[in-house]
Amino acid sequence: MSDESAKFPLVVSTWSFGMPANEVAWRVLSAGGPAIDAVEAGVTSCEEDPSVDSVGWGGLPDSSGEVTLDAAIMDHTGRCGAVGCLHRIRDAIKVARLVMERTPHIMLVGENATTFALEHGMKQTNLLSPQAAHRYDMWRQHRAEDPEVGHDTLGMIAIDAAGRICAGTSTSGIAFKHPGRVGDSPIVGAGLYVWPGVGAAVATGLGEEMMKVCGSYAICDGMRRGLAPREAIAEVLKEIRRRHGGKSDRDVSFLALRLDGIYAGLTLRAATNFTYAVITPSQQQLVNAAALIL
Ligand code: SD4
Repeated sequence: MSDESAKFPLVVSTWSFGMPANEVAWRVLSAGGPAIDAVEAGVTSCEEDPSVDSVGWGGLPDSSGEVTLDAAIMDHTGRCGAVGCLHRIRDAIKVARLVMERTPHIMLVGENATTFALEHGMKQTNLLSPQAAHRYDMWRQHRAEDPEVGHDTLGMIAIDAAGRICAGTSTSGIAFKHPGRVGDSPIVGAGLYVWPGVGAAVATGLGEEMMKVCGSYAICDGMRRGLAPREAIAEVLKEIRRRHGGKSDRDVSFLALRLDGIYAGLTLRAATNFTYAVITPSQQQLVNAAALIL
């Protein structure tokens, strides 16, 4: 899919579950709300949907059977907040925003992040849905040695009517991951980045790959240097491929949006079947992203 122009407001999100999440974000934007509120609302709606097995309530657990969440948010000024390996709180993106707004820090992790969330009035709850518990039992029975690789982070970028951009990510991470593992999604520069005055990028796929190349930062830097979003993503995907001896054998996908409304989604390999959702004043669609190599 090539770059496209669009009018504001505008929301792009990863995967098909980005469609309903975009609609929720859109309601905030069309009422004149700021991009940060739109991203928080859109991502929260996905976190609260138990049918999504890679975000929030209903996400697949780690190898010990516990669901832990990673999330981050970054606004048009470069302010950011994140939470890693969050336990027993569904709305990870809200906790990330609280970290941004109520602390001098950027990231809180683990039980201390849960304590912080509870102190700020959030509710403690079970994150393991019956469906996810069943999938975990099946995984254990089959004695899987390797973590099943998921590739379904919700990454959302919104531009509001005033031209302010915001990016957010939320995921339960790789299914059946090692307990304590934190992926790229809450890592500013890897899972998401906003370059003030330029644009934003978000990632989905095997987080270890995004972290090694600071993928979202690198894409924003490419756009800052004048590359189109698609070219900027391609540059990073080519570097990941180069580091793997020219092989495109893993799930790595990015979505980027420039402040002028030009956006692109691109994936390393076609087998990932990466899709992204777009909503503008004139269109609402799910786009099949192109692959770097077909
Ligand atoms: C991670 N990028 O934790 C995420 C994975 C993902 O399953 O996209 N979701 O590495």
